[in-house]
Amino acid sequence: MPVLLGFADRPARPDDSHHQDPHPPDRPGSALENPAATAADRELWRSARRVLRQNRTGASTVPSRSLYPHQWSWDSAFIAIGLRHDEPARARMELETLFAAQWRDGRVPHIAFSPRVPHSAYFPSPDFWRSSTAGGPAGAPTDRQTSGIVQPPVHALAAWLVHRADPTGSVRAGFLRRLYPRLTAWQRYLAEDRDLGGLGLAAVVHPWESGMDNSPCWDEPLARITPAAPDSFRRADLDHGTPADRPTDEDYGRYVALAAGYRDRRYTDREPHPFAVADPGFNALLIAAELALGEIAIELAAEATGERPAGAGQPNGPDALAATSAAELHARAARHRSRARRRTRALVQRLWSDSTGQFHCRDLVGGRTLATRGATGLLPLLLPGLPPPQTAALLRTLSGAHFGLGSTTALVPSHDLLGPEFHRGRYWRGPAWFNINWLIERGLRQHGERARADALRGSILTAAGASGFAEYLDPYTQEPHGARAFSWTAALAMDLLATGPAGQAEDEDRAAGTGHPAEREGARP
Ligand code: 2M8
Repeated sequence: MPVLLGFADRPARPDDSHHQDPHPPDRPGSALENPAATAADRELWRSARRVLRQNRTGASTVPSRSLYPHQWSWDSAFIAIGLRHDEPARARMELETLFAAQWRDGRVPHIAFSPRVPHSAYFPSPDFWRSSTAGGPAGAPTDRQTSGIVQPPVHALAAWLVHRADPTGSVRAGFLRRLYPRLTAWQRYLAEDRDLGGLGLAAVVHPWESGMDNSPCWDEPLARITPAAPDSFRRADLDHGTPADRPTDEDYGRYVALAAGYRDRRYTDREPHPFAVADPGFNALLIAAELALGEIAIELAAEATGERPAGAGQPNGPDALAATSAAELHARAARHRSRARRRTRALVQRLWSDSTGQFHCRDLVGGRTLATRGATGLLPLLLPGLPPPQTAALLRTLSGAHFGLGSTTALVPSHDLLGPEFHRGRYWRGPAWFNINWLIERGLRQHGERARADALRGSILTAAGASGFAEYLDPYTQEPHGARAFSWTAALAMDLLATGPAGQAEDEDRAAGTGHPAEREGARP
């Protein structure tokens, strides 16, 4: 059987030949083709596009010029999802640049550092993570600096959506052919090396890995970590962020201690982790990735049999799929779907609560399901194969008193409005975030809740524009917090503008990789 995971070769560098033009011209007519777009939509589109261009640094885009001056993993996936409508070649480049920082064990680091940015601009900086030395046993690249932890796997979904926006350009560039082996290696790492509890679910080993850094969901498992001494590090985030909105010094000390411990264990997952949590949002995205990989495999099979135009040029770089037959790719697609079904079952069995009507995190070190209600527990709504009882209950929970969507809030808050830990302005402890709302909007649409999806879409767009594309918002007043001109806020607004309200939306990219009818059925657990 041909070997698909062609990691004998290092992933491409951003300046490899397939990354030819860092500033390609726009697609003709790329200035918002959605016929339902109003003048205000067009203005919003132009402003969003300006944000993405301002935040562009070479072959990728920083989340924020001030607060986050490097490339972040799930940020880049969301950025590519927006960028695909405007500059599909740039969207492909965004993902490929990130995957150039992938480790040989398959992990995609949560930060790919820019060598041009001084260490003092962001903490923890490359000299803290020491990826090229401490990450040696796990196969960290030696030609660039990265962090050693990960973020949620939105990338396969992003790659699939990016491909669908410009299939001809994508095939011609060999985009999916090159990325698929890297995406499957990433999936394998999370599904196998990170199944720390043997539950069939991936674990996060640091709160930052969830992307919802300071969520109250982490308070209990984090409490057993001894914080690093305050004088052993210097926070750079407080130079830009409002201290009252940012994590406390004590929590920051715990983040530093956890990351330093992982580094000192040379980023192995074979020794016990002091913090290990099965997070429902992270796992929902892992399942959505599996479905998207199924789509990608079928697309590659079609290319292999000539059902799709093979493109004018040959893919650049090593072609790990060269000897893979269409039949083998179909078999792979079936395996992706069956893994998605299995994991959806595990998610429901292990993390669902009938009494709260949502999913919960499970602390694998303490051996307890955590009572805290975070927005992470709503994200499985994204899954087409979520069983009807859980889907119906999540829909009720979303608009119930704890999240208030459509009554007390117009955007989903990141945390339980009634929880004692809720804070309307503090990082991930209550404010509304645009990426979470985009995922929920998608989930609503996925389950046929068009009116609610349209309402949420409208709220996201209004808030994105009014806040100057803020990083996050007070869920009650929509007062902006954190960085402004934040990349994923701009990108996801562009995506919603381009795909249009219900009826205009392209079904195939609404369903987390369910473009093929067979997959829609196959996704059912
Ligand atoms: C925030 O996380 C970074 C650490 O990764 C930080 O607080 O310094 C989170 O909001 C995370 O989800 C996001 O990816 C990152 C960059 O936008 O910022």
